[in-house]
Amino acid sequence: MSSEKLVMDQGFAPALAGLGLTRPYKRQGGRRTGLVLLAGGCLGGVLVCAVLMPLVYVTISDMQLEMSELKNLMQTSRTATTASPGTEDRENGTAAGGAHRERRQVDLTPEFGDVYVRWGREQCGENAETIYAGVVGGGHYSHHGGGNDHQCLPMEDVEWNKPTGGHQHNSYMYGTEYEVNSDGYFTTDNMNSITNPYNYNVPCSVCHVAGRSSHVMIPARLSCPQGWSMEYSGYLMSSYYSHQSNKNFICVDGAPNLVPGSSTDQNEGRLYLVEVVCGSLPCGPYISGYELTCVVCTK
Ligand SMILES: [Ca+2]
Ligand SMILES: [Ca+2]
Repeated sequence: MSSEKLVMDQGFAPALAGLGLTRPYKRQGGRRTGLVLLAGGCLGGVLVCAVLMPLVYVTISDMQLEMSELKNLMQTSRTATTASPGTEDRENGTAAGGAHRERRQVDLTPEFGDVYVRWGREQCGENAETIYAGVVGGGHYSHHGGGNDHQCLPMEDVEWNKPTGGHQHNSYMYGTEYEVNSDGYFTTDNMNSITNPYNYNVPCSVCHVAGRSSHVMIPARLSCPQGWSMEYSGYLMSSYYSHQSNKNFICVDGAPNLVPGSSTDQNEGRLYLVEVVCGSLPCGPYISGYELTCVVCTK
């Protein structure tokens, strides 16, 4: 120890100290000293890289992520400011500008609804607007031709356009009667103390329901599926099976009105309850002879 002179190399001491190599080393000649310095330098470099590289990698990754998000944000903003007017142009057929914004405001608050006919009632329910009230019309029961559906003909504000008296055109519209041969089916609440609607003419109303977009008439049901609102229920009715005229099935309100003073047996358009005949129609749940019910639902 005494023969060897321990010296600190002032030039490399700080670097070695920074790497934790604070132990003095012997000056044993240029060759040995060079190897020590070289080994220390390499080891120091590896340690520095091992410590710094993960930090550098994390920093670069964060920067890349932020750049990517910024790029996406700019692209989204550019799309929003350019695509919307183009879409609106196609939908509205208008040029970009102030009028555009007015149309767009209207489109954002649409008023929508649905329409159905309430057969057998002269007014719609409390949740619907009565567009008009009328009477049921259709072709004559004994005619082969003519229309095959039922119409709700308004009783007020009937308008004509160049009419000619007399019959020249050979297509006809008749009024329609209830042809119910026994009482007890319909609720009599709205029939003014009459127990059977037989031979009375059939009223109708055309109803608008706001905020709904669909309606459906379901035969053989008196209630609506979950999520649907019932407008009314009743009995399915149509024309007599062997009459020349065959009409569509309609759902007549189960608590119907009768056209006042219309009990005369005219026998022009005629509505009958519809009974099940099972066979091809499954005999369970459908039972031969039962009168079919119906319900009208909206959503
Ligand atoms: Ca009749
Ligand atoms: Ca029956």
